[in-house]
Amino acid sequence: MRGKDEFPDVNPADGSVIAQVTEADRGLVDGAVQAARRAVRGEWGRLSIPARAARLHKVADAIEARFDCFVAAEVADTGKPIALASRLDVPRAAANFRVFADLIKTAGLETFQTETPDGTSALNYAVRKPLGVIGVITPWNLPLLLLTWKVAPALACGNTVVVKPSEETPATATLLAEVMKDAGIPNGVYNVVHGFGLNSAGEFLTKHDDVNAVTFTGESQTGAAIMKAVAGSVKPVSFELGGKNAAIVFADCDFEETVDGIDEAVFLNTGQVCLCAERVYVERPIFERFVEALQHKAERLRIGSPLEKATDLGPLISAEHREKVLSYYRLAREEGATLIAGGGIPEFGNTLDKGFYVEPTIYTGLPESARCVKEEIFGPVCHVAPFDSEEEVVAMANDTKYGLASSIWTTNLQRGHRVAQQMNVGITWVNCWFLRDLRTPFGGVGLSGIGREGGIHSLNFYSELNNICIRF
Ligand code: NAD
Ligand code: 6OD
Repeated sequence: MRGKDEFPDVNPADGSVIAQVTEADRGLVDGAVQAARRAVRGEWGRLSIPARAARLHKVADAIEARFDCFVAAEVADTGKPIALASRLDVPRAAANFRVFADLIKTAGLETFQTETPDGTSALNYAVRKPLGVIGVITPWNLPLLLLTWKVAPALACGNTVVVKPSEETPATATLLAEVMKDAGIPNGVYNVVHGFGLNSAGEFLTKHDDVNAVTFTGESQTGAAIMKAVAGSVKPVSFELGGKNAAIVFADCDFEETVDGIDEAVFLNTGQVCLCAERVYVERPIFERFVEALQHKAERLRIGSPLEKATDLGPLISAEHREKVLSYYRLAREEGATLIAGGGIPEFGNTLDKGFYVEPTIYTGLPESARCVKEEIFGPVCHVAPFDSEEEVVAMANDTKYGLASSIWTTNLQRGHRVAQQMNVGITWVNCWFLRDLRTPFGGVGLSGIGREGGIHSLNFYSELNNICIRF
């Protein structure tokens, strides 16, 4: 339900309203952008790189000092298990600041000595400058992790930011503003506006003339809308979008480790990770044994209260998103799938029945052309299909408009390299999944995104390079 200028923040585990949030109108967004503009011209813009890096380490320290608050806020907003928020989301937020604080101090730029035809020389070197005010728009699945993944390098490069977190998960971005203050980040460097996309804070921000660049994580079709919005003012964009990721399991894999790995790749965060594997291809000699083992894993996942330390699976983010996921469960049946596990809504007999839970679900038997095999569902669900040859599985895995991530499971490393290099994606894992080194390029091809972030790639997106050529 949407009020005039407030909207409710709902706990997906039981449907309760945990806060009312002010929706930023055009004036409030403009105020935030102007504050960011003043700050980039002020003390922040004049800080030396080591001083800026030291402040970012202080932000990481302050996140760690309020670790439990961040975990509680993230769990209440998303319904994700407390164990997951404590192990992944909040530690990664601090790590994002530390990694980019260190990287900006050591990142080099190219230098060339140029010989000219008249026998003189020129020295070319580039300097890094901030872009200015960055609009940061983020989704609800890993709210703090994905927001800080963009804010940390943007600030490291000397920019200021206006962030618009998802309307579903406003809490941790707001808490981060308090932390910024504690860490001595000047006013106006980090600004938060809340609201929706179209005709709301998201659109006001992307269309704002005084925003120099937009970095966005979310659905591919939202990326398309933002591209149109920024076209008039030719703003640079970085897009991390949806995926329909393949996992390829060869018969020579380490069977138990692979079942564990695929279990995580399909069901982590209730399948609400852009990198999750919704298409699993298994070499025919182990297909039936593998499906049975994955079924056992899915049926043993503990679905329940996010506040219980033992819970593996929380709810989906919202009633609307649950309806979307359930519509794919119905579609899979209509398309002729064989149901191996799940397919419905769990019953608890308590307040969790008001939450937005679905069962972890596995299908087999669909043709590759089925919509359930082609479209991103973004829930705890996968389709498992057999394959007979490397060539066949590479073609199946690449037969998608998306191209974010893939994983390959084999004990033959030569094969691992060979197949990995044929994947038409931005990230391929071999015998692992979501194992992250923040210095590596991260992004997707096709509908999965534009550009790469991570390490030097983030620094290059969040800065302008000025090449200086001196004749001597
Ligand atoms: P979404 O695109 O619906 O929303 C993301 C953000 O964009 C929200 O803050 C929303 O308010 C805002 N928004 C929506 N319309 C807008 C508009 N017209 N102008 C400006 N802002 C607008 O995505 P979601 O449902 O929050 O997240 C799930 C999607 O995100 C999935 O498709 C998932 O694959 C993708 N995702 C991708 C990555 C990645 O790294 N590639 C990471 C996480 C999530
Ligand atoms: O680990 C990351 O840096 C990252 N951007 C993860 C994205 C996950 C998508 O849901």
